[in-house]
Amino acid sequence: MKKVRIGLIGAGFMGRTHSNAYKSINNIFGDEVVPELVAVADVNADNAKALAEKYGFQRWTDDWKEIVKAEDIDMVDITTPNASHCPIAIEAANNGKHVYCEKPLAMTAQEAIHATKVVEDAGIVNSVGFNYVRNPIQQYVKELIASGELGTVVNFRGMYDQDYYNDPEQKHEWRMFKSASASGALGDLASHTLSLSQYLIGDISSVCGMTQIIVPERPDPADPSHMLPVENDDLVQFMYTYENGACGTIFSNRLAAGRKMSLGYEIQMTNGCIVYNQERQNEVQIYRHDDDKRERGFKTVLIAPGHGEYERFFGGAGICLGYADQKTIEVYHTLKCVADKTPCEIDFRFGMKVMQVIDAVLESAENHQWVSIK
Ligand code: SOE
Repeated sequence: MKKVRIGLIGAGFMGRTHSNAYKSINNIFGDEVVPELVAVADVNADNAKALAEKYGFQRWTDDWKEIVKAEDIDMVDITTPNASHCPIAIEAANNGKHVYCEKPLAMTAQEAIHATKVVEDAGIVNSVGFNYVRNPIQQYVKELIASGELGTVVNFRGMYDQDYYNDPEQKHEWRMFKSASASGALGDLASHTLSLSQYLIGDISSVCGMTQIIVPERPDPADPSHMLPVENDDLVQFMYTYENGACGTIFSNRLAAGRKMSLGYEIQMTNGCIVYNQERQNEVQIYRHDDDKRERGFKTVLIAPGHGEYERFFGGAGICLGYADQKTIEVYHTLKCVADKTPCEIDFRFGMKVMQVIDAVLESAENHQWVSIK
């Protein structure tokens, strides 16, 4: 059994989600690696204290610098808003800490490239929280594509729509300020679609996209009679080419009425097709052109033993996993890599590539032209 001592920075929704995963992994994966919850930092000391007491962290602080410097911490877990991801990760790496950072990795591709160089030069384990890749069904889809049974990939059509901000009265928040979030739906939502595209199909070589702000201002949470500007994309759509010759389109709208968690894709292949949506995350639709002509059609495959780490949870097919279970799998892999000092599959370099596509889409939308990934 190996211990990893955790310093968590950010006591909001993702800080709680990560903490739930720390409390769950040993029930599911046994005690190969055991997290020790050492400290929580949040700019709001009350939030840090509340989370520390709820999950059993030994101490709390309102200063993240205490975490990155602490002698009794092995891994820094960053769940703050986007603008502080890389500054904290670089400080942590400079102090010899392993780093686990929420998505998107950075504000810009340039910042992601720099942070990736720092963590790789420091020789620390580094991981990024693209948790939807960790659904065991995605491991099955990746293996099915690699098997060649469905031929080669021609086209990836991806999406990530939500209607969380569908109500114009929904107050303004940090995700709508460029200074705190950089892009809007592109970095917050489409980054997840890009993570699935990158994981399942490969690297993107060029993009052509557009963005739109649908609701240009929203009530100030501090004073609803005052309005604040929405500075980044509510809606983004882009077409692109892969380095392997395939192509794709991705769209994302954070005001898509009726869509709650509509992260999905249709992978069109020369001898079949794969369709998935996160709102039905325990099933995937498979079409095989080799099926008997009299019965060709999409087949619903339920999550089952043989799909990634599903059997760590259940022995029978169709006993559903949820969002929290994906995070538990992600946290297990991250801690296992820290304990064994082995590289993570979904690491800063993976997150950097997503940021390079994001910046290229923004540049393309600005200049109304195709942009190659540098
Ligand atoms: C946005 O509403 C959001 O919370 C994203 O920021 C998360 O990354 C996604 O997992 C759920 O939706």
